[in-house]
Parts: sequence; structure tokens; C-alpha cells
Amino acid sequence: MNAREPAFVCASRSARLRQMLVSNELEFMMEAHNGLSARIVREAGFKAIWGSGLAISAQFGVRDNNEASWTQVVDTLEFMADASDLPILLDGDTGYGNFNNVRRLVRKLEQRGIAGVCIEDKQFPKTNSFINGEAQPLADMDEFCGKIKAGKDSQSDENFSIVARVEALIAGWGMDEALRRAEAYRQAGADAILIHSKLSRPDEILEFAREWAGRGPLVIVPTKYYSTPTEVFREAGISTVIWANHLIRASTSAMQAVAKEIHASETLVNVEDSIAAVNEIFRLQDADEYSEAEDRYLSSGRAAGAAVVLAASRGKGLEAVTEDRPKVMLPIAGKPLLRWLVDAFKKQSVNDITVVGGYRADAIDTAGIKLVVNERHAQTGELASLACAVDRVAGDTVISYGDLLFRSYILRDLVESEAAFSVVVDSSLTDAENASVRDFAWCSAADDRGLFGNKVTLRHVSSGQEAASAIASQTPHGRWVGLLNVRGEGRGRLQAVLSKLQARPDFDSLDMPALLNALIEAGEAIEVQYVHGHWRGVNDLEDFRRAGDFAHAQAPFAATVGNQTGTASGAAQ
Ligand code: SPV
Ligand code: MG
Repeated sequence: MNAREPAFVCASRSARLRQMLVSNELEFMMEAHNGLSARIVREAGFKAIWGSGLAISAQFGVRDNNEASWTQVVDTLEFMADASDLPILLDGDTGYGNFNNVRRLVRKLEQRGIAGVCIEDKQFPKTNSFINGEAQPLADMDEFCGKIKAGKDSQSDENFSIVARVEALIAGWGMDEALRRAEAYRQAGADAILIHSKLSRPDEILEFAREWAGRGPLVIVPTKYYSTPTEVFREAGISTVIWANHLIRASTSAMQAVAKEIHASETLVNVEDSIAAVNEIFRLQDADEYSEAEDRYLSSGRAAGAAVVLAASRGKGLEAVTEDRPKVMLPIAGKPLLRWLVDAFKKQSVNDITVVGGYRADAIDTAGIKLVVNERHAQTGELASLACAVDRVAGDTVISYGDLLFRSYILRDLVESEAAFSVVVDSSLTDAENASVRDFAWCSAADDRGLFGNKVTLRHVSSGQEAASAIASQTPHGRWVGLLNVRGEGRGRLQAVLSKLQARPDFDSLDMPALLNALIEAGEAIEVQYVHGHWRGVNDLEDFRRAGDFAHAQAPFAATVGNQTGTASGAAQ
């Protein structure tokens, strides 16, 4: 919410309106007719809003003759009340019917946080006072008093205000009638009297104020006698001045000028600098608050979720099928491996996906992704590819091998982790004797299959450079599946560690485990999320053959009925 909040902002809106009416200061209300103008009134520093019948009907494009229904008016007020925490005094015309309609109106206004209503002593449906005002029939005074009483009796908030508007001067009934009615309305319970005049000088208003002699708060609408110095109203003991229609008129002339200019010149170039910037509209809509709320309420990193997919390799052992495409474009159950991965990311609202291509990057389908190319892919390893992309993504980021298939909960649980760094480790794969397999993971504790809910951290991941004998000497706790989630400030820290590694002469040969190990050495805690199967990597022809079965089981039912080939719970290799 904005600066320049009134000092009494803690009090309820109705209490603030009442305080304005009864205070000895001259107070001001500005017209608003929708949420945007209500916000603008508040930012200008006004303490209250006049919900003008003229302006609200005009923004609907209808006449000020009760052509918009009262519920349409109340719906508009709801937007205004949401957009501005100022008290709103609704111009309730005649109360939209008899005493009973006023009762219901008051209850509905209270429910929507409206601070008060002004009703005028004319007949429903009314016409704007400045259109042939003297021809407009006035309400019967006693009947109007009944409306005021009914309204006061039905309010549940003692501070809700009912302002009674006297039209006798407009209708040409004279000063005595105006005073007689005002007194009757005061006695019926009105919290203030609005005395209206269509003269271009304030004379009759000032005479009324003199005769009224402070019996209760007086409200005026100096639309016609606008040239009167405001000090005159102050000296006359007026309570509140309503600037009744100036924002609808200001926006109308601005819209007319801009529409005319664009139509005539058939270009935007003449108007761009003289109209509100699109960002100013976003600001008035509180767009920033939405982004903050997204961070707070959408599961971790979802809205801003980004991914970097390492897809530069041709694939060892897959040469026979990767002549014309990189490994990630191999078709698995009818769609490329990369598409499975991208669809899985999008399902978790990880939408900003950067794929680092290398070998036959030209064959990568770029729909829904950004492609960056590691031109030196033939001489470099995974970290060189990662370095091509990591500064292109903002926000929380999943770094992923490109050749993965997995059940959706694996990624969901990973992106929901609060940790700066988290990885998925498959505890069903501990066969370190198989020296061709890399990415074995040693952790702070073995997988307890959820029994104790312990937080487990990563200790070490075997890198391609490590000797098989070193790996075999201590049984690993599982295998890192190739997914690393980096959250919040973890991103900056990962970049710092990556930069350090880049300074090493052997950087070109480093793989992802080298980065994980460097993070651990730098003191970072990398949270481990254990899984037991439910994923596949595609590292050789045998994997490729089996991946189809796994993928089929991940596809929607309609696509796979009669097509499933057994278990989907197999692990990689
Ligand atoms: C309004 O703003 O709708 C009013 C004030 O009722 S006036 O138009 O001056 O009658
Ligand atoms: Mg009106």
C-alpha cells in the first residue's frame, strides 16, 4: 500500500468518515467511479471518496437516471473499496426505491465496507440535478424522513453515516422549504445534510449555512459555483466539500484527445510520452504484490521456476542411433526424450527452460525452450555446458541431465524443497562394482524409506575421474539421478563455486559431480531426497530400449491403454 496514508488510518472507514463529518476542519472528498480512480484518489492524499452516481453511471456509458441497477453500483463500490482503504460515501440517489430498499441498501453497503450513503429527496428513478432540475419532483418530506429512519435503524455499525441531500433549492422550492426539510431530516436521524445548488455563485449555499447555524454537519458540491475561493466555505462553517465529478471529466478529455490523435495520425508515437506508462498501470494494480504473493504461496520456485537441461552430448554407446541427432532427441514411446523432460518440468510450473545443446544442436526441437549452444562440446564436459547457461536463468533453478525420465512426484518433491541445494538420490542403486556407472552418492545417512523423516545431506558423488577401486572401497548410499535444485541465494553461491572451478586448468573435463563435491567442500549443505527407482536414465542402447516401456507408463491412460508393458518401477540400468 502506498505512502501518504492518513494519520488516522487505524480507525474503521465508517469511523473516519464520521470523524470528517463532525470535525471542525473543512474536509474534502474526491469523486471516484471504479477501482483505478479510487486508488488514484487515495494516492493524491484525499481522506475519503465520493461514489458519484453521475460518474459511476458515466463510466458504464449510461445515464444518471438509475439505468445501472443498484447492485451494479454496489459491485463497482466493491472494486473501489478493494482498491483503496479510504472511506467511501456512496451517492445513493433516492435510495433506489422506498424505505425498504434503503434498509437493504444500508445492509449491503455495510457488508462491502462502504462508510456511508447519501440519499436525496427526489423520486425514483431520478435525473441528475443539473438536467432540468426545477422540473424534478421532490419526495414527500415525511416519506423521506421514513427512509432516513429506516436506514439508521438497519445499520449495524454505529459509525455508518446517512447523509440527507436537500434538493429544494435545485427544484426551485426556496430557502424556507430547504431549511424546513433539512431540519426534518436532521431530526429523523441524518448524520449530515448535503445542501445542493446549481447556481454559479455560492450565495444560496452561504445563506443556507447562516440560517442553519451549525445544527449539524453541512456538505456541499460546488460543481457550479467552482470559482468560489475555498476559504469562503471554511468561513461559512461547511463540514465537507465534495469535488463530485472531476476524475471522470479529466479521464474523458484525456481519452478523447488520445483517441483522436491516434486515429488521425495512425501511429502511437505522438502520444506515448504524454500518457501513463504501462508500468504505471501495473503499479496501480499492485502487480508487485502479486509477485510477492506468488513467492509466498505457490510451492517453492514454481512460478519463477527455471531449469537448465544439459543436452550437449551424442551419448556414448548410442552412436548407432545418434547419427543425425543428439541423444535428447531420441524418440521414446513416440516423442523425443527432451520433450518428456520439458513436459515434466512444465507440469511442475517450471516454465523457463534453457537447454544447452552441443552435438547436432540444430536437430533440437526448440518449442517451449530456450536453446543455448556449447560450441566447444566436443572438447568439454558438463560444467562447461552449464557455464553457458547458468547466468541466463533467474530465480530458483533445477539443473538436470537431458536424458532423464522420471515419475512426476520426483520433480515435484524436489522443487518443493526449501533447501538452497537439493538432489535426488536413488537408494536402490548401490552396486558400485559396476565401474561403468558414475554418480554414486555417499550421504550423511542411508535411506530409511521415510521411517524417521531425517534430513540427509550429500557427502560426495563419484565423478567420472575417480578410480573404480576408490568407489568400491565404501558402499555408496545410492546414485544421484542427475537432478539438482538450486533455490534462492543458493544460485549466487553456486555461481561463485562454478567460477572458482572455471579458473582450474582442468575445467573443461569437469562433470556435474565435480560441482556437487565443490559445493560440499565450500561448506554447502546439499539436501538429499531419496527415491527407490521410478526413473530412468538413457545411457546406452539397452537403456534406450527399456525407456519406452517406462515412458508409456507415464503417459495419460488414453494413450497407453493396451500398451503398457508391465512395471514402471524399474530403476535406471
Ligand atoms: C453526483 O456526483 O452524482 C451528484 C452530484 O449527485 S451532482 O452531479 O452535482 O448532482
Ligand atoms: Mg448523483
